[in-house]
Amino acid sequence: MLIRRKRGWEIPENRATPESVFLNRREILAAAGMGAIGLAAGSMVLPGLARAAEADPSAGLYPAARNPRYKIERDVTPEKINAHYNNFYEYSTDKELADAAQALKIRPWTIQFGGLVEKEKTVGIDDLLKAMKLEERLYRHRCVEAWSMTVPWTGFPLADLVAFAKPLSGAKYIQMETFLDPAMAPGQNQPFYPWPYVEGLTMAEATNELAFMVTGVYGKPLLKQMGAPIRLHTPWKYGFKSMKSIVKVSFVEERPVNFWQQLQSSEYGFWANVNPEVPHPRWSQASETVIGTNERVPTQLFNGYGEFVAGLYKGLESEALYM
Ligand SMILES: Nc1nc2c(c(=O)[nH]1)N[C@H]1C(S)=C(S)[C@@H](COP(=O)(O)O)O[C@H]1N2
Ligand SMILES: [Mo]
Repeated sequence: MLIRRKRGWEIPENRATPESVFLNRREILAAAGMGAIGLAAGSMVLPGLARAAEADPSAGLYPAARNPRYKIERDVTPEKINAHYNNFYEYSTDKELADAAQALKIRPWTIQFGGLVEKEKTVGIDDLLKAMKLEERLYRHRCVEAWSMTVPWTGFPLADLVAFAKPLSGAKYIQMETFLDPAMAPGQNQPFYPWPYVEGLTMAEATNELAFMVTGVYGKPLLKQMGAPIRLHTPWKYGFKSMKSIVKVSFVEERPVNFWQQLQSSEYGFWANVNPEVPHPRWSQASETVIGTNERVPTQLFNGYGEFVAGLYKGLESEALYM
């Protein structure tokens, strides 16, 4: 029997009880010394009401209209599960890092545009949001660790950000960086890692319609543990390409060496396109665990997005496209 399950975020009641209410309750409890283990130290300084006033100034921009072009055949991963299963090494190497990530300070937040551009500039996140047209897209996310989720992102095409930055014709790659602030992100005190987190794409990839700058999720501003206030999502690539909490965007001639490549170039490369037939050196990529279910499903070439992106790799067959 086919039962169509109503997806969590389709239920409007969800929006009637925003998380801030829940968070405030926890903070009030914390301030009263009643537990809330693991809450970031900074969040206890302000009483609940002051923190509510500090609520994300972009909240009014959400939810944005969904773009129906990007179809999925899976259920959206429930927010409660997604919000507690994250990779964000700046905060922890554990998946449960939501509390730790609340130490991320997302205002003021600026993004610096540089390298091969007409004119270097630094732009505040709220000014950038004003300049962009937001839409919702349902995208599948496939981590190199062989798990996946389906996420209702809100944001704008990376192509629009490229147009905004006005790169010069000599630019071959876009390079992005996450913040560097060990006082705000304890993971950055681990000297073993090549901080800050860096990623890059070719200009053709960056201007492909799928490459998406994410500023919201589940019809609200992006959660801190998911890389607020702005992160990338490239759904045809392994998740590590989809870098979080971006502060710098540069246009360069040389191919960027990303964080994971710097750490272990025998296992992680520049292209990182999803391919079930090319195993990771230590595990198979043939299938993936769908987080929030007991299912294990076959992985698809380009994570199922071949119709959009396969053409990007014509003539590049000699490259390590799938690691
Ligand atoms: N700055 C930064 N970006 C990052 C990571 C990280 O550790 N730091 N992890 C990456 C990996 S491996 C994955 S799978 C995704 C996870 O995104 P999610 O937590 O929203 O699912 O973020 C990517 N972006
Ligand atoms: Mo990942």
